[in-house]
Amino acid sequence: MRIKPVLWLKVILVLLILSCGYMMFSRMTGKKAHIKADDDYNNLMPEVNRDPLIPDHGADNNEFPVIDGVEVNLKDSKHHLAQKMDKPVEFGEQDVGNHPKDDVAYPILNWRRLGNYEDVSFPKRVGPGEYGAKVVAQPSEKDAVSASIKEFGFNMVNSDKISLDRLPKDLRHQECRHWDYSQNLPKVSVIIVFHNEGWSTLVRTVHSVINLTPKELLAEIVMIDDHSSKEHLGQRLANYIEQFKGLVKLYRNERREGLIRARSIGAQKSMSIPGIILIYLDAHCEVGFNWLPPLIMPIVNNRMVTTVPLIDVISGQDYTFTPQAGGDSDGFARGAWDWSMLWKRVPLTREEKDRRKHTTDPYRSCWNFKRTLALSYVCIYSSANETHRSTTHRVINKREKWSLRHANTQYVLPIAVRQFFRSPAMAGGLFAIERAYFFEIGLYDPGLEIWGGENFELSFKIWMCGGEVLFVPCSRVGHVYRLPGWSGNPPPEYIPANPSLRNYIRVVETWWDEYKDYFYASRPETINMPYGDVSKQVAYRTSHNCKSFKWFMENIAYDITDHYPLPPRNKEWGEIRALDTNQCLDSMGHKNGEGPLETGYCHRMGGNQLFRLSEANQLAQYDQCVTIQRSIVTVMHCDISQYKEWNHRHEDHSIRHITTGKCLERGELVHNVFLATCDPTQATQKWEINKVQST
Ligand SMILES: [Mn+2]
Repeated sequence: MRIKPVLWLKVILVLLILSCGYMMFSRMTGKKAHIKADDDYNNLMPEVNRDPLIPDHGADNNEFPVIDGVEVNLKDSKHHLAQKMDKPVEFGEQDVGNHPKDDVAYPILNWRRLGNYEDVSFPKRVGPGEYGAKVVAQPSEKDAVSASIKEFGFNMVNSDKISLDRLPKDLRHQECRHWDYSQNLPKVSVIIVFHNEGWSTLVRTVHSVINLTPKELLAEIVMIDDHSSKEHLGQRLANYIEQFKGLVKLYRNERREGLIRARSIGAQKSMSIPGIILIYLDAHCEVGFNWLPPLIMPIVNNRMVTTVPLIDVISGQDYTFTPQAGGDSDGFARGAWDWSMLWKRVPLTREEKDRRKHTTDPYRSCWNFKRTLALSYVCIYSSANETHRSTTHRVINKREKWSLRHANTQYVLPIAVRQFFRSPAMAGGLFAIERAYFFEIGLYDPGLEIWGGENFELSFKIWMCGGEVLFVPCSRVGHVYRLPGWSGNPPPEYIPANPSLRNYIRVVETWWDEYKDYFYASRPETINMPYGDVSKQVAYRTSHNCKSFKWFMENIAYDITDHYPLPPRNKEWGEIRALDTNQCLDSMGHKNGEGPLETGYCHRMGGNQLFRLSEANQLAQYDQCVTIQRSIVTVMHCDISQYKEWNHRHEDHSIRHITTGKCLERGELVHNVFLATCDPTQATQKWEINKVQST
């Protein structure tokens, strides 16, 4: 006898209703409270693994995820997974580094309660600057304020009024308070490099790390004194850190090494324990609430990942916190550069928001597939399969809207959407990297000096050689920016001239392939500048089969040229010399139409006599283009679309102003230059452009 399909459906329906009722009952009698106001972080964590899809090895008191009021039993799939995972791991099956890999599905979002590392035990604090309240100086302090700004770059008078243990303003996205992270995170070593820093801004950095980092995760704080000369950084500092009973270590450089090499020294001084992660902080930072677990979680899942927190601005005057400008509507930005290698931030792209997982990223993304069909629980595993992309985007977008309407239910969200996003570059001062990996990639190029370009070197090396640079929105760190009026720290005398510019050349010569022409087009004075030997860096690139810069520009830094278009190449550059004379065109240091161009004795030092004539017919000096204002030949600020006005005709040596058809002429007796009707016989209209060498 055959049973009709309709009858089968009815039987299944009854069974479903019964099992739902059972689940609701067991949920009501189940555990509820997870958060206790207790100092001990372990007490803040739920006793069981919260991921409904991952076995908890014995304990069977997981809550079921709630979907539109219906509870879903995922026990079956769990059981299936548990059987898989209980199988003894064969030797050699995992070649994934030394860090814990037990629970790759973390992090998990849960709107119904705080995340497992959210600490609610901080007593309410009252006092100047607490939670980022504005601190003001008295009129009587005016002189002390300006003296401290000149010496340290910060208003130290106000900083000294704020407790070293003040709590920061919590600027995180509200979602950040609801993520669970693995309970098996590796230890970290926080490295702080300083040179002649002010006392309270430096020491508050140390206090904030100790106060806001789970103590079982903080292996040490390594302070590298880069040959400071200020008295308070001598014995006073050594005595002060004794209270931390060895947690804070202080090493001093015998000579000033500069920030870059001092960071490498910090890596060498740090503890070598398996899986340990190094976290670099500038010497004037305050970490945010629960800053650490989100920052290191992506590294635990892929040791070739380097992460960067969101860096908030702490005012060097009143010590308030503000998010950085230049991001998207959430304040999220990617790290970028212009073609003269200046650091830039560009808004987060839609592609990053919607992005699927990277191939090397062992996270998986899960979401409820369809709200009316509660049992559909979909997990997409890491895949770089481009053909699946559009489908995935659509689903994520739908989910994003949906989660806003159902803020009380538990979801496992696609992790890439809010947890982190890819960034082509980092700013450089604040980042986390696995210690062993940092050594494997050779730390920084040891030929880089003092400051500048090292952030790009590290970013390009990581991206092009198989790693990733991720920005982590839920990890926020405040950074005090130097104020104008700071006298600065002059480089030590053994350092070559223009260290940053020289660093940039090393970076482009090693990593930029044919794109280096765009750097030299923007900074022609560097073309013949000595930059030392980069053969070891190039050899690293070859031996590690690193990808091309073109690949990097097309796949990772795909949005940079939208914001900073490739500059036209130079047809000619150098000094513009009046033929057969010693007189050269000179901007006289004028900018933005401040005054006329003149001729002056050719000094062959570049500077105000260095011009470049581009394929786009711009005649420019740095970011200033030669043009005519009220019939005066002068320079104006320009982007790559403006003032395309000049042509150098080699047959008669003339420099022609295309828009008027006139020629550049110099005065014979005075040093002026002007436009005149072209006359090929006129000696004062003849020019040559000669390359000059910059030192
Ligand atoms: Mn800084």
